[in-house]
Amino acid sequence: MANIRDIARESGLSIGTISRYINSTGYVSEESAKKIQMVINEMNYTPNQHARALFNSKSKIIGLVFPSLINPYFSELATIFEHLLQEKGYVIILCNTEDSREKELQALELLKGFRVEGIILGRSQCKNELNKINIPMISYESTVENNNIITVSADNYKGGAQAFEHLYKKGCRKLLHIKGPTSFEATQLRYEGFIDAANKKGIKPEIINFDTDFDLQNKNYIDGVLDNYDMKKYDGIFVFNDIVAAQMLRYLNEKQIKVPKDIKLLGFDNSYICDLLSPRLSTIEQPIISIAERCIELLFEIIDGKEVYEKEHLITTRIIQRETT
Ligand code: XLF
Repeated sequence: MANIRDIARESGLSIGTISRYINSTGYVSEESAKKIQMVINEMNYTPNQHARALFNSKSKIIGLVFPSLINPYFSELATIFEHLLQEKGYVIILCNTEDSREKELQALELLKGFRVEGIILGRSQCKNELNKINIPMISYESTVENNNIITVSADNYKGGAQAFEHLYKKGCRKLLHIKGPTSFEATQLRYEGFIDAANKKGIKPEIINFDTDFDLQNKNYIDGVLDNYDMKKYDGIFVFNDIVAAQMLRYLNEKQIKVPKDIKLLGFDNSYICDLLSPRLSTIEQPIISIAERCIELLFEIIDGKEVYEKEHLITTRIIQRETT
């Protein structure tokens, strides 16, 4: 594979001139530029991106640190980030933390080593350590107090209230909420929004706590929790995300409880699986494209050295009615 020395030898120019041309770091005459480009084409030379990053600290890499790649919402979000960043000439390094602090810290160290230009961090479990990471960063779904890190999130509290209003409008009064882990700000806020809106109407929903959204494919865990409750008591269920709502639908089918006739069921996310289920899942949409666009827009403002004054950015959710309500 040709390297910068080969280009210098073939073109009869100095390594310094070739380097200035390749890295756009200084003057190169038009004649030399043409000659260098011709040799580059002939020798099929591709610059070593890593070496280039070390030289001019523009790696053209953005790190994505996500809590899950199994959950369809996060795989969809990662795909959108990848497309949008590719349009800007960037590649991604995608790290999976499974909500583990250790894996998250390892991922951040690794990304530093690759000299990424910025990081988008999903559902961080390492709030205190983030101050020390000296790389432009956007936190998705986790606020970092006393810190300058910008947060982007769906408006989860309002989304929770919208979930209640929708089920209430559909005539549900005996409500159950499947609540996500308390350590996830997003699911905690969905719960609070749902309960506050219900209490205003004098309704006290029952709550079932799930301590993970990672064990999603684990039927034994899900059924083990749900078997302690009599689902026939309820007429409406709000589940903290779509993938767990899909498990809930499977569970109700197995118990021969009809959705939406006996119980209405509502998820949260609007991930692609909603349309694959039968009946098709009604849900609260986290507008995934707007979320990704806002994260990228803010990240590049920080990369470009601009001051972002607003620290917390909330993206409005909305109800998407399908067949389960
Ligand atoms: O962190 C929350 C919980 O699950 C996230 O936004 C999700 O809704 C994705 O499914």
